[in-house]
Amino acid sequence: MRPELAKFKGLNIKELPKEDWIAPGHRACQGCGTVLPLKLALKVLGPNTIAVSSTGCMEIITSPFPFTSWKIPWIHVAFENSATVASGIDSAIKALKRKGKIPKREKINIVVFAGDGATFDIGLQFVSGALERGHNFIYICLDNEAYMNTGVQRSGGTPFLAHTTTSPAGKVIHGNITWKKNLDGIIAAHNIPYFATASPAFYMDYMNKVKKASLVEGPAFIHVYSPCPTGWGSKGEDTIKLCKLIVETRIFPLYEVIDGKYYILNRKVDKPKPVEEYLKLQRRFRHLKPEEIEMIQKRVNEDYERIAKMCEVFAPPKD
Ligand SMILES: Cc1ncc(C[n+]2csc(CCOP(=O)(O)OP(=O)(O)O)c2C)c(N)n1
Ligand code: SF4
Repeated sequence: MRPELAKFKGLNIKELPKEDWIAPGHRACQGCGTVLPLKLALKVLGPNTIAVSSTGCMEIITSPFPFTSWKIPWIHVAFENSATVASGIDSAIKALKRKGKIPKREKINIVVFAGDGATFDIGLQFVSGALERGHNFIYICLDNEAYMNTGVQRSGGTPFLAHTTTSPAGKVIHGNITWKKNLDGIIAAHNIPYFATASPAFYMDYMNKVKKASLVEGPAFIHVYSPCPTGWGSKGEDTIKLCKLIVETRIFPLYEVIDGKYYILNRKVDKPKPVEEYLKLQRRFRHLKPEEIEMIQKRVNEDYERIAKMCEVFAPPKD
């Protein structure tokens, strides 16, 4: 196990700063579950952080000219290349440290915030390149399961049968015809120091993961579930409920992968709630027939069992 992770005992909620580095008054929709993980991550990382955002809701709602909600250095770059820009920042910091212009021991976090469209689809090869080169940065994928700010088009992160504007549920098709891409498997296969999935309802689990991501030397990736009431047709007040249900139904297991070889299941779900409980809170699934819900349930069971097995077989050694 990595010593920096083995030594980490967890954050103390009382020691977390009261201050936020994303200002209130941003323009996210009511109940937006995408801005929440962004805000929580910055609470952990603090002001000595440089953020990189690709085009997506979180860029649109935080930076309508001439305003900004960012209280830290922030760079917005084209849709596909946030990981590349983060790599450049990492190289620049290393060069400045070599030249003595920044103290060698100064800890500067570099964090990317990018949507599922940017990550699962358009930016994937650039993410892969940056991970493979071993740059020291944190990549947080805010997964709201579609291309939201351009009008809810399907992405590689969209769940099976969800209604979107490019996979409309009607007579011809019953929503999105493909299963959600296994991005987690793709990222973990890069054998990076730290990979994790997270849900904002389990906020200490998520914040500890952000902290761990900042502790490791080299790339870290967090895939965080991010409900979008506007795109999903869910109620704003149900956002946290959805963040809990996604885990309690086993749809989105919470786990970590260290160096591509050790798997840790953070929350064992012994008595799962039926997926229907989760689906029925969202208009994007209202057209589903019982046999389709059954199909989704079967797939969720299989996927969860596969991850749980990996966590059993590839558990980290006990110290
Ligand atoms: C190369 C490229 N293709 C398409 C677009 C148009 N575009 C801008 S934002 C966006 C959707 C972003 O989706 P996602 O990354 O999931 O972020 P979200 O808006 O859901 O937060 C698209 C398609 C673009 N700017 N650049
Ligand atoms: S469209 Fe969705 S992701 Fe975008 S700001 Fe609104 S709720 Fe958040």
